[in-house]
Amino acid sequence: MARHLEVKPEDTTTLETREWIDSLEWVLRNEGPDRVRGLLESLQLHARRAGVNFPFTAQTPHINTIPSSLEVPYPGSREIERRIKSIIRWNAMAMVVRANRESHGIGGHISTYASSATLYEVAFNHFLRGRSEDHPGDLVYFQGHASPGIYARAFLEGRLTEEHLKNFRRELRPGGGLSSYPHPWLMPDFWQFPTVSMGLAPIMAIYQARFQRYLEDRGLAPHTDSRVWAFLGDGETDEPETLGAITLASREKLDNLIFVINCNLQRLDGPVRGNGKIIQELEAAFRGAGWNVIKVIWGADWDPLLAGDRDGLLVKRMNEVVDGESQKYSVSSGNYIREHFFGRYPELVRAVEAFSDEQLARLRLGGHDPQKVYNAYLAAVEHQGAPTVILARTIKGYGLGEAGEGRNVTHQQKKLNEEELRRFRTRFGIPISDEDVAEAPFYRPAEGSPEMEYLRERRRVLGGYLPKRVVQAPAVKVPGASLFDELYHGSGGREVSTTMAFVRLLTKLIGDKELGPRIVPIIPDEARTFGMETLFRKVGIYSHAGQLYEPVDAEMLLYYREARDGQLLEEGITEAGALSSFIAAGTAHASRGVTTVPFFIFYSMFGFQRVGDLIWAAGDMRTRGFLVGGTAGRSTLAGEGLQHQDGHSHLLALPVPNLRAYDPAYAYELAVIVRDGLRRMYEEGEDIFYYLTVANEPYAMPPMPEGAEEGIIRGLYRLRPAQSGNPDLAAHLFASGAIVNEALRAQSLLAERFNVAADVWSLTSVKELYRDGLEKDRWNRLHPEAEPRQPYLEETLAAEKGVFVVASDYVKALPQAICRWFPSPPVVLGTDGFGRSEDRASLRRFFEIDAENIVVATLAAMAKDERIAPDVVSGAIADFGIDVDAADPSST
Ligand SMILES: Cc1ncc(C[n+]2csc(CCOP(=O)(O)OP(=O)(O)O)c2C)c(N)n1
Ligand SMILES: [Mg+2]
Repeated sequence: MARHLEVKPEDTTTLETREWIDSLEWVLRNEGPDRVRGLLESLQLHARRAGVNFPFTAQTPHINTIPSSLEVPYPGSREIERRIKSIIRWNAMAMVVRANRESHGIGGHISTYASSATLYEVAFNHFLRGRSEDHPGDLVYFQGHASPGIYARAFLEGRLTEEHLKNFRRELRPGGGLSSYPHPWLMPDFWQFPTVSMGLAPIMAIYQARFQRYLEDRGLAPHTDSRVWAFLGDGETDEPETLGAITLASREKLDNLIFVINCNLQRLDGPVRGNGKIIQELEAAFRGAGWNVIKVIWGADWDPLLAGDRDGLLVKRMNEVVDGESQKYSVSSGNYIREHFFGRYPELVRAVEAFSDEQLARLRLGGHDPQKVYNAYLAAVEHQGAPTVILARTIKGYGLGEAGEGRNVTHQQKKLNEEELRRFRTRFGIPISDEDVAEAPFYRPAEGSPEMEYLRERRRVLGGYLPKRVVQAPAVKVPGASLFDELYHGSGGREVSTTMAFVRLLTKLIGDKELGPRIVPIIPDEARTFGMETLFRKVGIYSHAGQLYEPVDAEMLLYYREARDGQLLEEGITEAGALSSFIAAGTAHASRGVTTVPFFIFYSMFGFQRVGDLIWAAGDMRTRGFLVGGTAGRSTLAGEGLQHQDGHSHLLALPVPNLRAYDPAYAYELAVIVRDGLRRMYEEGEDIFYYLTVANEPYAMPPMPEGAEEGIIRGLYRLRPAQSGNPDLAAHLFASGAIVNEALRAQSLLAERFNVAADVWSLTSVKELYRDGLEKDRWNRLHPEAEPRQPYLEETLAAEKGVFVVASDYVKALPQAICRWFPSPPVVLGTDGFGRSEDRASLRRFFEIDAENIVVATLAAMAKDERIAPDVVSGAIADFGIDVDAADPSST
């Protein structure tokens, strides 16, 4: 016992407190918790009236939410489950250690799964349901860097081989390997949800849970008790996406959603909250947001101590210890704990007198105690009317001992020496001999052994193995060409924008008998910006609660109609949330066996730039659907200035491998692209998704030229050949979106004033041409003796002579990506720079992409080729009033 502590006699305050507690205890035992609650409320009211104020708190004491007296006994075999868990722990650790021995620096994580093994095993053995004939299964978001544990379990289950485990993080090895983290793109039969970019799993899980309700409320899927589980890290909760949408979950009463936060108090570099208490902080945040919060902090070893804590001193001590100190206890001797934790109060020292130092060092924490974890999960699945978060206290690197348990370096621990391996083996009782242990062999109990029988039986009862990704949705018939006729035929001279054309198209698709109900329009509070408020009335805004009020505009035709079977997801101002809905809807064929077709319409500036990481995750997850960037084009969105005017989303779309990106100019282009996209994704089942930009500049939509379809889809077609001009002065003007009109105007100016014969081409997709060009180049490089394959762009322009000018409403780097397949290098005009709040004409002049600047660029290219004299160019510059001394827009 600590020497400096004196045991003081109990003072009167203590006695008084004890009397009150004894009385309360009596009431609790004889009249129950309701009466206790009533009494406390009365006391509080009385005190308030007398002027005693209580500080607001959404926190409860730092103890388990479920007292041991209310626990149910563990339903399974603790002993067999412990053995299974130990084997998984070993294999998970061995995977990482072996991978790093063989290939230095290959990475992987040991300590995360080591801390969460009990959280996962209790779930796997008792809660998580696989997908079966009569149940859709639970949707589980596994913490990304706990993947070694998930792989190790699948190995025991016989779903992965030893070869797979050996090739962890070596996917290119013969026979295949395992991806570092959950990636449905790389392991499409295994992983469902990409989670390792911190913060994305929680927000995706929330919207997934809500989308499951949407499917049920709209009658697209039957009601079930299927749940969404998200296993998260405590450090991960610092990401704004983690906590940013939690009020949606409580507002929507998503009791089909469970967060399990592994509170090992550590992140990568050190403590999550050294000077605070992350569990308490999260409790307040979630409780304040309306969640059911279950804290699992202390294991059963602490129960007798808590039961004897009549004065509340132990709880007081639990409350006051900050996390940095708690972490220190997890690596310290029993003597240290006695002195520093219990030693603060003499009464506590007395309470643990009978405990040896070793016992004190081993007092188990809640997240490592299956009984506590089981009870928390049970309470979570039984809770109704709100989502649940379980805050489970664990130790990072649990079981690694000196090799990392509770240490700040543990996250990066990837190697164990022989001694450390032996200790780990012994601690968890893995039947591997001293001779073999240095090799860190994988271990699987024999088929028919009690462990294997138990493991298989539990999964059988729970509906099969998981994670498992199953695509099981019948193809959907895409409407025939006639539905799109109106868009193919043009607007008959009426000025409309591509946004309006898109809304028309969407409305028609929604009206289609087969496809219509499957369409999920998603908007983050921009429906009016895009002229989509007609949908409010037509299909209704989804709201599980229906509409509990008479809307202020009830008298109007297009009133704000909310309904339980509403089709439109009006997400409010959250691109991250809306994109999470897009992902849920675009993957429902794989998570729920129902095909839905999401169209997410947003300000194009707030797409890739704002939530690009979620778009990347959407690609990884094989999401199908249409992202529609509205008000696109740096100069086409007039008036807004630099925060809104998007001139680079298409550049940011280039790297997403399975994303098709188009910038259509006309209604018929849009129709052709959407129809082809629908066919490819929903009839052919291709795992691709689309990014379409639409703009708000109105102009007449022409009818589709004969035979343009293929070019529209492949990225380029000749829109309007030169109508006049000298064939020796040939030029080719390329543009997309609204800038096509500038190219057409330039065509006329060039013909009328300079006798230049310019063709105008619509460049519907730089990305398609880029992909195709790279693919052909690669093939040619690797097949030097074969007949070369020609990129579509090169082939299309092969016979064209003269100069080439591309004008883009996007940064110049976008068209520059395809320059090398032009017959000669094109001049590229684009909208690099911050931009200005201005009207369209002024902006296009400012960025040097208007018709006049296209003309000048064409003439300058001709002068360079010595087809015309330089003074013709100077003359044009002067005529058009172009200021040659204006500052470069790309840097101002
Ligand atoms: C967006 C993002 N930023 C950084 C990382 C790198 N990273 C991987 S794990 C980790 C620490 C995680 O700590 P925590 O969430 O507490 O998980 P634990 O391993 O402790 O369970 C970090 C920073 C990441 N994966 N994603
Ligand atoms: Mg952590």
